[in-house]
Amino acid sequence: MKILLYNPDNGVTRNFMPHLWMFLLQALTPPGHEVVLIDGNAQPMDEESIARYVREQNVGLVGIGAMTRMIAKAYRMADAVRAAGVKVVMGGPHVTEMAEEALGRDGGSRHADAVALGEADETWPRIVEDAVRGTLKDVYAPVDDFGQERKPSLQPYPEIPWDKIKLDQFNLLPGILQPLLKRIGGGWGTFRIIPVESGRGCPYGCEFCTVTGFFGDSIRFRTNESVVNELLLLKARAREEGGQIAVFFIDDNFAINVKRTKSLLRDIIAADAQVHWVAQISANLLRDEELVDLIAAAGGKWIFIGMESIDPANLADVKKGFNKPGEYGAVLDRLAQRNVFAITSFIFGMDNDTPGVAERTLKEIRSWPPGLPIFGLMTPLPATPLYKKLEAAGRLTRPKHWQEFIPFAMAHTPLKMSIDEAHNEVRKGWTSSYNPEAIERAVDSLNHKPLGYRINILIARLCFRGIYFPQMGRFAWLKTILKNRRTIFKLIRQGFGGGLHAAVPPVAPQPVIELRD
Ligand code: B12
Ligand code: SF4
Repeated sequence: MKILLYNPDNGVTRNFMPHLWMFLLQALTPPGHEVVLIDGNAQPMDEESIARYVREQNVGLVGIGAMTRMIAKAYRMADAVRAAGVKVVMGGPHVTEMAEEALGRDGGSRHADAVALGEADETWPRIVEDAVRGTLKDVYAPVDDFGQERKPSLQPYPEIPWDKIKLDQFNLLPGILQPLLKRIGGGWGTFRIIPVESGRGCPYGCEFCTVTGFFGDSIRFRTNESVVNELLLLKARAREEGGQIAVFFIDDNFAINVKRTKSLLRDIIAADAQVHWVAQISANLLRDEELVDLIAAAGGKWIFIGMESIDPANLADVKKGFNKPGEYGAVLDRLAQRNVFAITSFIFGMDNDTPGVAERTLKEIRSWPPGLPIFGLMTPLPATPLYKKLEAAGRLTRPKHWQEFIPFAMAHTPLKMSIDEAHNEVRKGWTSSYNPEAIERAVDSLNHKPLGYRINILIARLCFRGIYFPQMGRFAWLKTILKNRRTIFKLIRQGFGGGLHAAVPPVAPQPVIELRD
């Protein structure tokens, strides 16, 4: 049977990285089937084109995975596939919580023939077999023989054949530059960011987050050996095709067990399996100097930190009191001293936020080493404790906000400001951090660092601004480049001044979003 695994685009930004679930399920598919992956972020498709595709390619089963943010598009695509006479199975965090919605049992129309609840590592092979036999069930739950929920152990972990998988759709370098970059050499024929997981689960249970509910509070790890082998495979592929690969460790808290993370990092170093990588780690765990040393030595370049707020009352309110705003600066200094920088994520519209929260946060940010600040709004995702709390209090203004997704728009009223005020605070955060002057200041403040780091932060800032300011397509990119030409030319001049070699970044430009046109 030919199986299509499809991930819808979010319609706003192009994700810089493919989704792991597709590669994982592909690797877990029983032998004898052909599995094709299409990521809508890399290969845009509408309802008509997916229906045509499944008909022309004689696809027998379509698997669709989506976060809440993309679910409306996912349902539309599922409807088109089902109308073309092909069965659809849906999985992922949204339908796990809203299975009745996907199956049309909540009064709406049906979008999926079957829903895979939770982690589907063990149910997927069964789903495929049932689809072949024509006996698809409505719901597949990961349970043992006694009906108890069973989480995959991750030991053993399937080998994802990164050396063979077609990854053309995930090259982040602009098509028109590829022949030139190939000729320049230095291994810049391709550049991809690949998702790798080393473990699953997070016990912290922050009120707004789905992770503890979805993956459970017990943490499961792959063996060090299996992670190291995956990195070696990726590294070898990049070398063979004269390209660059960076890894995003998608674990929710890569250092949740510090002892184990250190042992993994030591094994990566010992095996010479270092690639440049990004990981998510909470600030409290970065107090450990030895951990930060190992992160830098093992290839860590950017650490995503969910800071959320600089107000301890807000943090306590959302059960994230383990974040201590007083130590944020020290944590970021510790990383920057090792040339590791931070993606610092903030949420506005929390219940103790008042107008001016953006400026208060920006003031703190300006006192830290430059990084990549990002700003979002408090969002009640289905089945989270936050959703239940707001629903019970009658505070949801758009209870089914996912049915009509609006980027950067609140779905409930915060306690101490209006929805419009919260939206303005987010706009202020993005504008102040990503205007050309702010970008120039960030790059200049790294004047004591090697040129490569300054190029890195420039490219990363230009890409990250696209999360908020529409930056799709060639024209939008050209405009962004023109606006930032002063900083760009400054770096080019310094590069030539220091000899051509100095202009070649010693580190890959990392989190790149929408670089393709
Ligand atoms: C990596 C990641 C990202 C990446 C992008 C995604 C990517 N390219 O991989 C980045 C950093 C860009 C990102 C951004 C965002 N993310 Co995010 N992200 C993650 C993260 C950390 C890992 C995803 C992952 O690969 N997990 C590991 C795989 C194996 O798990 P999985 O995807 O759930 O797949 C398993 C099952 O769900 C199931 N399954 C999944 N799909 C399918 C499909 C079929 C057919 C079947 C049968 C089974 C199945 O089988 C898989 C194997 O068991 C998750 C948290 C987490 N731990 O999952 C959050 C998470 C997915 N993100 C989340 C959110 C909210 C966001 C943002 C909206 C945040 C924001 N406020 O801006 C943005 C929006 C992204 C966008 N562009 O639209 C939420 C989603 C919750 C929800 N209900 O939708 C999560 C769960 C985290 C959280 N805090 O709750 N994210
Ligand atoms: S620490 Fe991060 S992953 Fe864990 S529950 Fe909190 S927000 Fe979610």
